[in-house]
Amino acid sequence: VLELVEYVKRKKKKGIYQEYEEIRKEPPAGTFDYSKKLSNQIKNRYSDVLCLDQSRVRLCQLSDDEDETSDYINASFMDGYKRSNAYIATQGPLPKTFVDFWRMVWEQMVLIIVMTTRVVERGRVKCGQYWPLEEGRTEQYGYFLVRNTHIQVFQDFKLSHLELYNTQTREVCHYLYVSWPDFGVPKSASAMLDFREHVLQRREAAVQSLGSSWKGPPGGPPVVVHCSAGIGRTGTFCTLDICLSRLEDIGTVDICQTVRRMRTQRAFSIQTWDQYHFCYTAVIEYAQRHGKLNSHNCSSFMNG
Ligand code: PTR
Ligand code: PTR
Repeated sequence: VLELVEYVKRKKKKGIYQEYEEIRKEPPAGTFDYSKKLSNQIKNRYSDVLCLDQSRVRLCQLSDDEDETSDYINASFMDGYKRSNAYIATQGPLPKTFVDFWRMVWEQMVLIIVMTTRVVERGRVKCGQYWPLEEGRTEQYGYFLVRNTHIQVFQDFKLSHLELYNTQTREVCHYLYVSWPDFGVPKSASAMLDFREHVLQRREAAVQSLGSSWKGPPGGPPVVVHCSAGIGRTGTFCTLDICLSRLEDIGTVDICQTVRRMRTQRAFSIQTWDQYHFCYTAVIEYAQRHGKLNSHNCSSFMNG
């Protein structure tokens, strides 16, 4: 099987590069008018990473606020495998947008936050400290109180159990993936795969706990996924999650179409060819691990 995998990797490498170049050449699938409004520009972490109007998450208009731009946050709904709005892909919150971020979490009934960047990397701030870092600590963000009740530390990630207080109390799981290197992609996919398994199980449990109080689509509220800009590592994580769900379901994957489709909802998803290639190697690793790749289907399981 190892030889087989080497073969798939070698054969695919050039093709994968070309595939990604094609994807990158395509113009964005819509307009960015809301992101570009003067009063919203300060809410974007990067002036060149805007969100498409068609899929943006709108904050509920506040009754005491007549400002028509107050519904803006740099965040996009993204579909998952056979699930619409499975994710919200967003940028790392800025101090100016901490309250907006928690408003979004509250309004969309988000129970899981996946953060794939560290707050500071290579001496540069990549994301604001928008949640209480230490166990037992409570912070206030506008009219929200957030308490970090306890932290579980794993080898590659930390899970903080947060309580979000507003008109009720809600539990929100905050995953911080710490070993995604600041440059490029993880060396081995296995840590990432373990991480995803963990998040999936939590999501199942969280959705169960909602019971009949959840009126939205089956599968529960969206999972918030963010890095610094909300396109590179976020896109990579979600692409993997979608492809592996499909692999589980029908035994094939289509990375290229998955990324194309994702880019119509969150423009510029997957930033580098390394990240794109990583999706392939991670899928192969997963398929091997779960006995889904063998000499019979090796040539057909990619792209359908
Ligand atoms: N365009 C960036 C620059 O001007 O340096 C390059 C870059 C791209 C930097 C991605 C960082 C990037 O991601 P990360 O936040 O993962 O380091
Ligand atoms: N202008 C920024 C840059 O290129 O440095 C935009 C940017 C930053 C793009 C980070 C992607 C980045 O990576 P990620 O989406 O993984 O945080």
